[in-house]
Amino acid sequence: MPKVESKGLDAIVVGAGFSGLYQLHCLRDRLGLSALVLEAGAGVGGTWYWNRYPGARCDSESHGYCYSFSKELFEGWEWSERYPAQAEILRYLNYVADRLDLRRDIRLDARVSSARYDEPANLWHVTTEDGATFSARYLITAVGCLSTANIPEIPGLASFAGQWVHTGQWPHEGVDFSGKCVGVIGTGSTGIQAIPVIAQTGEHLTVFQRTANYSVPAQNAPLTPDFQRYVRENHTAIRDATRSTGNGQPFAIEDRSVFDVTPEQRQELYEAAWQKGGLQFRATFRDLLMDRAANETASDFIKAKIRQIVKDPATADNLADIDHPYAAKRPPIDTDYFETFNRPNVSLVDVRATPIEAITPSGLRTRDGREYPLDIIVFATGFDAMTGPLLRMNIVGRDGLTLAGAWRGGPRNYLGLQVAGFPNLFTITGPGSPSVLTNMPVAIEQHVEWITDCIAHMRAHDIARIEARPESMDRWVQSVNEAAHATLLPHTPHSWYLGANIPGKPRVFMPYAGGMVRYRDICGEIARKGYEGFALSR
Ligand code: NA7
Repeated sequence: MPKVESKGLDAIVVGAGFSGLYQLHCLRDRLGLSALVLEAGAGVGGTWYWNRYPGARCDSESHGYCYSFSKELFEGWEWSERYPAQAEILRYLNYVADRLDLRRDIRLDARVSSARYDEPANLWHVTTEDGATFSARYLITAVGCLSTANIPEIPGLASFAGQWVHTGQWPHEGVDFSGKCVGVIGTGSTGIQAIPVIAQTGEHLTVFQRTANYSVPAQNAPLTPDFQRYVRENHTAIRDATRSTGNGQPFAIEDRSVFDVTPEQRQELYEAAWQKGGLQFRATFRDLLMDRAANETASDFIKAKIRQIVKDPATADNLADIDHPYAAKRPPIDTDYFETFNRPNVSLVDVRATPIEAITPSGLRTRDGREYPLDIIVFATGFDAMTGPLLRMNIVGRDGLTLAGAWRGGPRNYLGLQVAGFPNLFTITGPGSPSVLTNMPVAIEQHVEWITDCIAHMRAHDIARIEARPESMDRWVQSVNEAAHATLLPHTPHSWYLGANIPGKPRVFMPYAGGMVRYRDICGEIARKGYEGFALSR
């Protein structure tokens, strides 16, 4: 077992996805610190390294789904499609790692298994699964929000004679579906992307749906040379646009209520948004996520579309039997999702009505006793979101306080960035920050820059420790709750935003729903006031 003792580092960053790469660049190249990234994967890319399932694609448009901090970096890359596919994003992140010469400070195949704060030395000691240890003043988690796979505990999985895979741990050699009976469990954003592609090669595909879901066509297409030129020439305008919207997207939410227009006009606006495609559908009216009656107009429109597209009435009923407001769960976008159910080789099973009882050596059995013979099971069952990747690192702070103990009742922190009892630990896009409710690179850049400025401030003022004060956490948790409850977001019983997809996980609405613009202002103001609400010590 390799045993590397690395002392004298200023900072350890965990994860080499969008967050970790930029954090390394800022610490090393802007502040001149010695920093090391520990990455569990065998390559950089984070989410885009692991999620290689068929159809994996970003739901944010490519020109907004990239770093904006460097004009040169931005102009040196050209996206090929409206929504970049996994392989293209992974190439992009490798391009960034090379352009910024980051690889020499990234240790791959290094999954962090524990991190412990040593108060007398004011150091974090970090151990990886291979037994290597590293110590540094600052520990920064860049582990992503959706990186701990949720594989449901269904009895009998170990007995399954075929192949099973989770979309977030997709084999690098790929999965050959040809001639195979495939079952996909899950109809979240991932299942909705994967199902149409798997259906094209699998002999037969059975979709096991527990909660019917909305989806809007992505209307993906190659980018035209004109649009590519526009992007190349408008770095600043695009960056400013993503920084001016609540969700970090390069499009604004229309400033009109559903009830400002007639039902006929509304129908036309929804139809135009459907044809335009993508997450912009949500931007048609400002009150879709605020008012249930307003939301129902969008929900009804999409349900009617499902019934128009899907030819078999029973299947259409199942797909359109959606029990939550539109976009109260993360709204998927798709390419031919509902159309796929018109294929002769695709069938839908409602596992809310007849839950999965067991996996058998030859397939899957539902509670009504029906057996579904399967060669391959695809778990598109999501993630232990936001807290999962942090808790599995076994983080121990001051006086033996564990993060798992501190968060027994759900995540509590200040600004989504720091937890009392864990000095000099920063969590990029942690729970309590806008993160998953935004276009992620925008939230990531804001956090990385805030953390970098904070560390620069500490060094300039000879400050050895920064730690959230408990009373600041209380206030922030209250703000997070208030922001969520001003929307329809908490009004769905089975959302991963609430931790409801993981048995036993506390039901707490995790991301900050007050919008990126407001959040950026709050963080900036706190920093300007000398890091108000944090305890700083020499
Ligand atoms: P999601 O959105 O959590 O979707 C997971 C799906 O798997 C969802 O339909 C779940 O049904 C279903 N699921 C989970 N466990 C089970 C069991 N035990 N039985 C049947 N069905 C189950 O994950 P995704 O990977 O699609 O998307 C995650 C995010 O990645 C996405 O929002 C984007 O931000 C990118 P449920 O709804 O819980 O009833």
